Amino acid sequence: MSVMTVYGDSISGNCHKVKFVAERLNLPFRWVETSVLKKETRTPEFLALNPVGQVPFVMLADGRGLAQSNAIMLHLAHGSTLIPDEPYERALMMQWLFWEQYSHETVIAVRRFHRHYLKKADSEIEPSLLPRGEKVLTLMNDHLANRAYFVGELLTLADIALVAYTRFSHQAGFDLKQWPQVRAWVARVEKDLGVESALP
Ligand SMILES: N[C@@H](CCC(=O)N[C@@H](CS)C(=O)NCC(=O)O)C(=O)O
Repeated sequence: MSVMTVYGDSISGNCHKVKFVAERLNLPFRWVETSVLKKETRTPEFLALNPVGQVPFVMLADGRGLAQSNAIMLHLAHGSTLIPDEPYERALMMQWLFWEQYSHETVIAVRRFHRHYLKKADSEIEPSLLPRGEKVLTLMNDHLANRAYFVGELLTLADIALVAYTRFSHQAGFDLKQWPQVRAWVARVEKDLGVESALP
């Protein structure tokens, strides 16, 4: 029997999202390590799979391919409690997924990559990423002041998408002790997902 193949980089939060959802839902998969730093996303073989040249990319068991972490999560989690049934709650979950890609990942993940992986000094990193990251974390902290999860009462894809890079905030230069609700939520979601905490 063929299983889904996940092309992913172990250092990538976007790729972790796919792994977290597949493991949570007991979906069998094969992981093919595809390193961004080693430019394995730019080989002719990989570009033939995903012309965008990015991971995560999945080849479903039936041979159809899919890219974009949040699209992959939506496909894998169809019919599960990770996607609320109620239309308004489902739309709220989507609201956070879009925000994550446009306003969160582009700040926290990018700053982490430059600081932690490319080993750049803070002075060499785009200066606006620092205040933008603080704003992102403050918005999340305020939202979590009176709730355990981003949408409704249960863990949803919104939490999985947002936790993927928030748990590595320290590597991006943000100390989550300044945003205690966010820190507590990260620990809660990591526990729900059964993953070892990345929090320092
Ligand atoms: N919006 C995409 C972003 C994917 C992305 O940026 N992937 C990075 C790793 S986290 C990548 O493959 N970069 C390689 C490159 O751009 O050359 C998603 O959510 O899947």
